[in-house]
Amino acid sequence: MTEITGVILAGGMARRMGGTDKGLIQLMDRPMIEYVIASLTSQVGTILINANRNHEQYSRYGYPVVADIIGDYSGPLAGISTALSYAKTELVLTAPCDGPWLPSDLTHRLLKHFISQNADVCVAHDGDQMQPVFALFHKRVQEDIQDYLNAGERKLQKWLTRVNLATADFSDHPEAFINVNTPQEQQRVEKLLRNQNAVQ
Ligand SMILES: Nc1nc2c(ncn2[C@@H]2O[C@H](COP(=O)(O)OP(=O)(O)O)[C@@H](O)[C@H]2O)c(=O)[nH]1
Ligand SMILES: [Mg+2]
Repeated sequence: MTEITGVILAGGMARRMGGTDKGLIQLMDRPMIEYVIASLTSQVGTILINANRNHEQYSRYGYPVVADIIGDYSGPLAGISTALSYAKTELVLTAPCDGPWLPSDLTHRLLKHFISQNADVCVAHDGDQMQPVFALFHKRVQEDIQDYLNAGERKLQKWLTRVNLATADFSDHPEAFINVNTPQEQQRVEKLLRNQNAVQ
């Protein structure tokens, strides 16, 4: 796991959130990205934050903050490509900044299937569908992502059909992929976190 760079994707426009930078939105008085950092620190050797705004605020966590090297908000693939080009490790784990219940065994499970299937990419699967921003990527796919983006393509799910893809089952973690895209979801997630804290 020390050979893996974890990138937190915080580079979106957050249109559904009225444009407020999602990683910095408060959840129970903590910026949302802090939940992701707290979970990733024990799962990867080093962390990168991928953000296109508010670099000063993101840099206070002590990790490098990198802006997309391509496009003008071209979607998560631009962030993944950026992370793959900056990372000094062969493997890069991605997690979005808006998912506070990142599984504590995310890296472990993705890596297991990545290795056993000799994959280029391993994506988390929630039992119903793939969750492609929770994934492990080999650095060797960076050039192909770059070609794909340069051709004007944007869709991550469609790009995944170009590689040797493995999936890892997380259907036993129903909360793992809850993410906050709207103010309504922010309220709902805060409520869930409050209840969780009350139980603990
Ligand atoms: N680097 C980068 N990341 C992006 C961009 N657009 C979205 N993301 C990130 O990709 C992740 C998924 O985006 P989100 O809008 O939450 O989509 P959804 O939850 O799949 O509907 C989030 O972590 C975003 O910050 C972009 O243009 N550049
Ligand atoms: Mg989201």
